[in-house]
Amino acid sequence: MPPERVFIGLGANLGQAAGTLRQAIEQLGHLPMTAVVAESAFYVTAPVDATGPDYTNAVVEIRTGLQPAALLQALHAIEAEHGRGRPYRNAPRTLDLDLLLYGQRVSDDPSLTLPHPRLHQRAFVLRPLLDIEPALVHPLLGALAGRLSAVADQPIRTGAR
Ligand code: PH2
Ligand code: MG
Ligand code: MG
Repeated sequence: MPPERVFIGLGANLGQAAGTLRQAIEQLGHLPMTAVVAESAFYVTAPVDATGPDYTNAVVEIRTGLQPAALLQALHAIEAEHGRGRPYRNAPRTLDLDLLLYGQRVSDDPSLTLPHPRLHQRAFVLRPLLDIEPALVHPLLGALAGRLSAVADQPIRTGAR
C-alpha cells in the first residue's frame, strides 16, 4: 500500500445526501489501486459562503496508487455519476468530492491546489478530519487541532449515516 495519507472531503445538500455520501465512499473504494482506510462521522452543517439547504459532510482517508491529478479526475467522474451540476460558484450540489490533503504535498496549480486552500477555515472539514486523525499536521500550517476554536461559530451537528 502506498504510504501517503490522502484525505477526501465529501459534501451534498441536494437529494438524499447521506445515501449519496455512502455510495460515493463505496465508489472510492472501487477506484484502481485504492482502499478506504477510515471514515469520519456524518455531519449536518449550515452552508458556509453559500446558500441553500443544510449540507451533509464527511471525510474519508484513503490509500491510493493514483497520483493527485488522476485521483482528481476520478473524483470528478464520481461527482458526474451523481448528477453534479456547476451552474454557479458554490451552488447547491448533489455531491462534492474535494481532495483535501495528499500526504504532505504542496501544489499551487490552480486546477489542483494542495492542501485544499480553505480546509482549515471550515468546521465541516476540520471536525471530520480531526475525528480520523486528531494529530493531523498540515504541511504549511502545522497541527490542525488548534484551529477548531476559530471555527466554533459555524453550526455543525452529528447526523445519520
Ligand atoms: N461546500 C462549499 C461551500 N459551502 N458549506 C457546507 N456546510 N458544506 C460544504 O460542503 C460546503 C459549504 C463549496 O464546496
Ligand atoms: Mg467543496
Ligand atoms: Mg469541490
